Amino acid sequence: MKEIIEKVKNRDRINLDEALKLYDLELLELGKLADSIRVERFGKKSYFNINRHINPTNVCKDICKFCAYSANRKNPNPYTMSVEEIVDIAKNAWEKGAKEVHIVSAHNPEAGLNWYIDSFKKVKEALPDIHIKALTAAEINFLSQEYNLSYDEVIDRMIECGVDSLPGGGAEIFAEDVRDKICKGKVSSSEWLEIHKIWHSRGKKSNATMLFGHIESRRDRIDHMMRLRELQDVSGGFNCFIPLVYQRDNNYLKVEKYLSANEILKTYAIARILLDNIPHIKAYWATSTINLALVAQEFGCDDLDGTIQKESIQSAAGADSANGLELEEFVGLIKNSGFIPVERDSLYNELREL
Ligand code: V47
Repeated sequence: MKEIIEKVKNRDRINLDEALKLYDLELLELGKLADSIRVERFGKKSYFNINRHINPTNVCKDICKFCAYSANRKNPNPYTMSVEEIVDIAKNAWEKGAKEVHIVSAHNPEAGLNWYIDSFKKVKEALPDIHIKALTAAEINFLSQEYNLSYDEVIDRMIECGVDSLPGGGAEIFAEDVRDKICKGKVSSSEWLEIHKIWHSRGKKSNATMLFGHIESRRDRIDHMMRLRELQDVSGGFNCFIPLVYQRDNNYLKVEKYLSANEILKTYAIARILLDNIPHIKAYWATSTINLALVAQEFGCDDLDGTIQKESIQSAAGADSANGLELEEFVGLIKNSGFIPVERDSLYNELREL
């Protein structure tokens, strides 16, 4: 263990087994190692943006066992917004100060390719300065299969219609045996990585998520991060890594034990140490709770996502994020925890310190 700690202190790269061993460290010791990297890069700054999540349809041809959002037996309320509704929500969010819309849908075979893509064009026409973060790699894979288009062709259309960056969703956990159990049939791990690689090759940025706290092992988490680190070495386009804590309500995945705060914080800290080439680690408060996200600032995380305004995916599974947080409260919480709230744009340019 001593040698691994020395490596981390010297900022040498650690491998899969070494990262796995870090889980055996006492929490605060591990936290200190991660915090020293965070402080070296960002001091006490904690980044957030003012954004609005829009989830335009919950009708999905795939069945992911962890998902409580898609319309199914446990959530029999299918909806699909019109393009006008999506544009109105974006306009309303812009008026309230949002600089980004984060648009993620289910995989709805009835909606049509134009519905998916036109909404971005219409949002950009109405709001030329808003940043559109839209379509997960899982959605791009779905559109490519459904409409017989290559990934390049889907991506061409997205760029033409004003999509600025890709969200990190759909990554779940890359380990194939676990992936088969929780979301068989959806985008594969190698396809997810390939799509982000193509996106990066266009000079564009994206995020990467990892869904953890269900049936995966610690080794699966580290393997997931290693695959992201390898791609980032080549493509360099990931801005941020977002470990999403699994929420267990209203879905078909039987998970008996919730993760402890200790295990969640250790995972954030190891992500900060292992992912030496991905600049930002986000504690997405919608899945960690806002209180643990504030603590996570001491364990390597430098980003708290944003005010969200409205959120439908995690809140369907039990998270307390349906209506986001008011800016004033959000900023106050960051300040009270001893950090400096910095509003950023979607590409991490600093806009203002609050
Ligand atoms: O990929 C679904 C996850 C993701 C559950 O890029 C669940 O900035 C927990 O990707 N418990 C979509 N998570 C959300 C997402 C995201 C969120 C915030 C910021 C960014 C970003 C991306 O939600 C899915 C899936 O992994 N999810 N069900 C659940 N029960």
